[in-house]
Amino acid sequence: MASEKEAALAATPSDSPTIFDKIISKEIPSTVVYEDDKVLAFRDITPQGPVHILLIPKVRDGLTGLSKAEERHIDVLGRLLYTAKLVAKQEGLDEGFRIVINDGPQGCQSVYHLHVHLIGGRQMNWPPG
Ligand code: DGP
Repeated sequence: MASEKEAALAATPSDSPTIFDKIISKEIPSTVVYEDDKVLAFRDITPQGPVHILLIPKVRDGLTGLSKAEERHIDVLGRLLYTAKLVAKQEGLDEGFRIVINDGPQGCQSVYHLHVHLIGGRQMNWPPG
């Protein structure tokens, strides 16, 4: 299986539908930990910690990545971060956690539907790789 970096370098930044559309429509199964009308949160298939959850907007609306954000996305961006905090609490990450948004090839983004990584359950290091 390709590493995350290889997957990111192989991915073409585009507006095409992504695997996350099929996760939203439940065509592809995932372990959903939170859902409301705007946000879906599910466990990452290649977890980088005991807890690794992806939070995505249910409607992409041009938000392929954070670098494509416009003023109309401010509400959903805030909602994603606030939901990450709720899910962190739900997952018992009381000692802390990390939020990551990868953007573009150099940022190691492999899926072009904006997503927030919530990673926790272990001691993190800094700087990230
Ligand atoms: P990024 O590299 O930031 O674009 O993160 C994409 C993440 O998506 C990566 O950590 C693996 C995850 N992922 C990719 N395909 C699937 C899938 O089919 N199911 C789940 N649950 N996660 C996936």
